[in-house]
Amino acid sequence: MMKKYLWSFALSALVLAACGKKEEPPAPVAAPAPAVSAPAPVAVNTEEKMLNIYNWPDYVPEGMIAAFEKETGIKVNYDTFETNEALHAKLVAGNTGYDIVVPGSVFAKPQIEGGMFQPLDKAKVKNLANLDAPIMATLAKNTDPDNKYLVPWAWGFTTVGINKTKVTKALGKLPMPENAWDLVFKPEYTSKLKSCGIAYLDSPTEIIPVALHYIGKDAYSNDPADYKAATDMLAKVRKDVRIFSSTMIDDIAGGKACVAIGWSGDINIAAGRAKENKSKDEIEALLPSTGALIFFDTMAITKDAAHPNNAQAFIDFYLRPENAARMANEMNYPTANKAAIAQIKPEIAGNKTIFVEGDYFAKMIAPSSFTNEAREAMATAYNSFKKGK
Ligand code: SPD
Repeated sequence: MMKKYLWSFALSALVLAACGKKEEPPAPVAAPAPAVSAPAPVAVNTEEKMLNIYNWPDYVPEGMIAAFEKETGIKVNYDTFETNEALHAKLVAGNTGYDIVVPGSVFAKPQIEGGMFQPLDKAKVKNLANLDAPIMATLAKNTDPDNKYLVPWAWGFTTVGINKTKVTKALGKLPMPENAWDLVFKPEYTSKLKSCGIAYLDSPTEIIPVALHYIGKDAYSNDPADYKAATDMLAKVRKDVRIFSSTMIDDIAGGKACVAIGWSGDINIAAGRAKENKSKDEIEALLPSTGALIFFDTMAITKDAAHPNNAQAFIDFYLRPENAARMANEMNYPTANKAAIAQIKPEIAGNKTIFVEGDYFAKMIAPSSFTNEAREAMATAYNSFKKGK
């Protein structure tokens, strides 16, 4: 659907433009002279010229932060975190020192409810108008009522990535499974693939949901009994998992892992890096037959941000079509910025593991969230699995 989406955006823009011309009202004859009134006061940003951003690694195009600094004179400290859990722990502790953070929507809902963010001053973020209305409506419905707090950075999906060359060799006569999740969850496959390296993302809220989905349960179940069922399944392959990774791109591109549970864009980045390094191995993101898990990563301004105006200026800058398009083109994640779609390169728009097609999109698992209690139970279950207990 996303590919169709791309073209439908372009098409609807053309149609709208054409309609706009036809329906343009005639200019009024002798319009009355407007009453002279004092110009509206222009709000001056008196904040110190600093901005602290906390985002995921490998998510911002090279030079984009420097371009913002040059244009605005605002100095940016840009730090990264590897998991939603790490960001969440900082937010719970408070006084993060960050103005903008980028939680996954799975965590953003409880974070909004927990009062961790401040509402956007939408008047200061004019480019919000560039965002895709249906995506924003979905986010409003599931996560952020009235789109008060969150602005999408990118979206993508959690799936299986492989080094096809190594996996084919390690599987020998065993053919590739129809459902790619078997490669990381079914002992018949993992027992063979452990020789070239199986990597899982090191995060309970990444692994337990895909394990739940694999065993036919709701990926966003809040029931600890379901976590037990998921970890019972996972326990059977625990000895075959080599890496719990927070450096997945390097692990796949550098050959430490031949199969991984990872994020679509990062797997595509790893594929590109392997090519740059002149590796003959072919790396690819797979589309499991039972579907992959969609995620949204969203910018939010922390409740105690020292520089909310600078944060809003950055969000507005990021929402310029050319900047959102650069993120998609260089970081391999789709953007929710409708105005950017025309600037997406054909090879990115046409990559079915970045902008998935309609039939596959229909199979994907939409994001949701967990209660705080469920997340705690999930972390306990995941940590026991990791320890092999
Ligand atoms: N390189 C950027 C990775 C961003 C991953 N965010 C994933 C959140 C999934 N729950």
